[in-house]
Amino acid sequence: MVSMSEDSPTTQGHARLHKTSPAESKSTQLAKPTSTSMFAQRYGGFALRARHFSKCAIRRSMLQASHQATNPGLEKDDRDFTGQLNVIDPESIPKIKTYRLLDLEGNLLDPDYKVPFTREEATKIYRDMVTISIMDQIMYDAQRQGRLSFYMVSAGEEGISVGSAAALKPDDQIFCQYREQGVLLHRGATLKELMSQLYANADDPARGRMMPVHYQNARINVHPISSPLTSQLPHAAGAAYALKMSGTPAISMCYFGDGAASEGDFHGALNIAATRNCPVVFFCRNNGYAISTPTEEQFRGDGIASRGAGYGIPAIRVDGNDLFAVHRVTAMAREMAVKEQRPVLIEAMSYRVSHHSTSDDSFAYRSRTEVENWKRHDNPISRMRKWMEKQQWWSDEDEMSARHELRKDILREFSAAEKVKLPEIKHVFTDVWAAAPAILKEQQEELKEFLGRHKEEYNLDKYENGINGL
Ligand SMILES: Cc1ncc(C[n+]2csc(CCOP(=O)(O)OP(=O)(O)O)c2C)c(N)n1
Ligand SMILES: [Mg+2]
Repeated sequence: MVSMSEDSPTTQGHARLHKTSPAESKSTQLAKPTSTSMFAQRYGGFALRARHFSKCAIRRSMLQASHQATNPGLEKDDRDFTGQLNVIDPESIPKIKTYRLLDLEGNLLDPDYKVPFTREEATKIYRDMVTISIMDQIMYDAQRQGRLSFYMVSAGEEGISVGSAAALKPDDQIFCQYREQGVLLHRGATLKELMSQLYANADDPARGRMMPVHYQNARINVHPISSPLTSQLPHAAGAAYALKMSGTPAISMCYFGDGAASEGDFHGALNIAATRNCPVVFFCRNNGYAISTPTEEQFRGDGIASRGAGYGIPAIRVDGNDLFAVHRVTAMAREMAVKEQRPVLIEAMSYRVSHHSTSDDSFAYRSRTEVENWKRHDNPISRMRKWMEKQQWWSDEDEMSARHELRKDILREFSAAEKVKLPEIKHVFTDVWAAAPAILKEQQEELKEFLGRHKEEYNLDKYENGINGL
C-alpha cells in the first residue's frame, strides 16, 4: 500500500511515498494538519477547540468510510496498478465528433430517423426562429436610436434555443444565460412579456429592476437571468436536486456559453450535480467567442464536451445549427436525466454572428470576412427552411407573408410597450424583505419627502401613479 507521510526529517514539509501495511495505512492516511497548528498559534483557545473538533470529525468520518474507500492505496486489487509510467497525452485521445442529422442543403442524413414533428409543430418551430431573428433586428435598431438602453441578439443561434426548447416539458425548470430568447418564445412567453422586460415597464415581472434581456417568467418556469456569468449553473444543479428530492419527473435545463465554462461555478456545479445524481442538462452554446476572446484562447482541451468524462457526466457534441439534431440530442439527454437521475452535458457548436451586445463592435477583434463567410456557409433558419420546402410544407409565399405578419406583430407590441408607464417608484424598495425593516421604511419616506420638495426637477409622470406610487 502506498500512502502520503510528512514524518521524516528529510522530507519535512513535503509529502513522500513509502510502503505501509494496510493496518498501518489507516493511521497514516491523513497527514498532520499543519495548517490547523498554524491557526492554533495565531488564534489560541478558539483554534484549539476547532482543532479538537476537526480531529474528532476526521476520526468519525474515517471510521464511517474506511470500509468503502476506493482511492489508490486503499484496499485495491494489484491489477489496478502498473509498472508502466504512462502520461496521457490529450492529443492521443480522439476528438469528440459532432452529431448531425440535417445537412446544409436541408436533407436528413439518417434514413432511420423519424421526424418527430407534425407540419403544424415544424411550422411553429420555424416561425419562432424567424420571430426571434426579426425581433433581434428591430430591438437592436431601437437601441441604436436610443429607445432602449441595451440589447443582445442571438443571430445564428436560433436553432439551439428553439430546437432544444421543443424537446423540453412544461414542468422543466429553465436557467438561461442571456442569448436564449428562442427558449422563452417557444415555451409560450408572449411578445408583450418580452417587450415589457426590455422596456422595464410596469408590466415587467421584475418591475424594471433588471437590465434588458434579463428575462424571467414564472408561468413557463424560466428562472431570472442573472448577469454574473455562470451563476445559473449552481442554481440549476440545486433546482435539479430539489426536483429529485420531491420525486418530480422533470429536469433543470441550464444554458451557458463557452466563455461561462471557464468560471469556477461551472466546475462546482458539474461536480455537485454528478455526485448528488441531479437530473440536470447542462447545455453549452459554443459560439466561438466570449465577447472578444475566441475559444482557442479560452481553453486548450477538446472543447466543453470532453470535460463531462472528468466529472463522470455523459456528454454529447451536436451541430447547433441543425435543429433536428439539437432537438433529438436534447430529448435524449432529458430522458436520461429523468430516468437515470443523473446530469448530462451537451455542447452545441455554432457561431456568434452578431456583435456580443449593443455595447460591442466585434470588427475590432475579428474580420468582416470571417462573419460574412460564416453567414454564407451556414444558418439554422435557412437550413430548416430548405427542409420545410422539400416537404412541400413551406413556400416563398408563406415566407413572405409570415415575415410581413411577424414584423407587424412585433412592431405593434414594441410600440405598445414603449407607451406603458414605468413601475411605481415604491418598487425600488419592495420584493427583498417580506416585511420591510424600519431603516428601509425611513429611506422610503425620505425619498418621498425629497421628491415632493424637488417636483420640478424630476419627471415623475413617467412612473405609474407618479409621486403617489411611492
Ligand atoms: C462573472 C462575470 N465575469 C465577466 C462578465 C462579463 N461578461 C459578460 S458576457 C461575457 C462573455 C460570455 O461568453 P460566453 O459564455 O461564451 O457567451 P456568449 O456571449 O458567447 O453567448 C463576459 C466575459 C460577467 N458578466 N460576469
Ligand atoms: Mg460564447
